[in-house]
Amino acid sequence: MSTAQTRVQPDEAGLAARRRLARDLSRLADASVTEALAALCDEPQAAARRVGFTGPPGAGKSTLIGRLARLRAARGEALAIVAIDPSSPKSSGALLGDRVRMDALLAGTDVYIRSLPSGRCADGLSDNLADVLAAIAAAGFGEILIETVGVGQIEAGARSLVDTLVLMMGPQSGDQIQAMKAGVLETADIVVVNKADLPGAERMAQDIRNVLERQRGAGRRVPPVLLTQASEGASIEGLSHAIDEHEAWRAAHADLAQAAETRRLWHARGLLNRRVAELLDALPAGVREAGVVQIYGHVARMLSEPR
Ligand SMILES: Nc1nc2c(ncn2[C@@H]2O[C@H](COP(=O)(O)OP(=O)(O)O)[C@@H](O)[C@H]2O)c(=O)[nH]1
Ligand SMILES: [Mg+2]
Repeated sequence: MSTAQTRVQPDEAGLAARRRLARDLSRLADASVTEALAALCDEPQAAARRVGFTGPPGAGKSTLIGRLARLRAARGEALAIVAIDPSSPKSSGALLGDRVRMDALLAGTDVYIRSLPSGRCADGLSDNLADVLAAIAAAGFGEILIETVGVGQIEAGARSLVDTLVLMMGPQSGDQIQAMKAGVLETADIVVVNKADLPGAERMAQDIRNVLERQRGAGRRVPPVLLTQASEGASIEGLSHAIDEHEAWRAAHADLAQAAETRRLWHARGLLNRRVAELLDALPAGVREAGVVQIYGHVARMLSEPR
């Protein structure tokens, strides 16, 4: 790869800031909703560019994110990676491998990497992802790359947590693509067929382009479909360029106020859901055995209590 590798390690102040962030994020990981709220300020959230990567396991997300991060960090902007680990114990070995691979890819850079368990969310996201992203942005990072798991359709609210969504797959993901045509493709801003060195990649990219072309609607942006290969620097540069292009398109055409509102509402909804779950878990004896109406009334009252 032709990436400039002249990154310096953070200075003393930078290192101290990272240690602080690591502590804050660890605290957030186990935080109650009350604690998470206390850590949030109502000022507008710091504007780190957020790029999400989603796609089936094994598509090459971690590898590509590592390479992309190396390339984009060389621009001099502080860059963070948030990798969401599926909580299933079955995959923890693979995850460790993921992390080791990513660390190796980023040796010598000061890219900040943080792994999060995916929690109770069924959509491959972490329960407190919104809090974590806000904290990382507030710590002054210019860009956050987020790896999520799965191919399921991301809910519109969750989609709003990132500015640019990259859907990544390998040439072998054909069946998954069939399942995806229903909607996942159109939530993506950029589609990537990785492992271009393997047979079938070109064909798959063309199939996806055909599907997207059929869905083309008036005034709608048709996402580019790129072929990448982890060992091909030029293809990583192409993806990096596509991300910049999407950012420029978004700045010119997207309703950013609406996007920010959706993001805030999703964040609030997540906190409320978690708070309700906390209250249900802690129902006092007497209410626990009561009817649904009483339980509902109790939780509603508790929600409005001063925290
Ligand atoms: N042949 C080939 N293999 C790749 C490429 N990119 C990644 N891989 C391999 O695919 C496997 C899964 O990659 P990983 O990044 O862990 O995928 P993830 O599960 O989507 O994060 C690893 O063995 C990678 O080395 C590529 O461009 N070509
Ligand atoms: Mg991975």
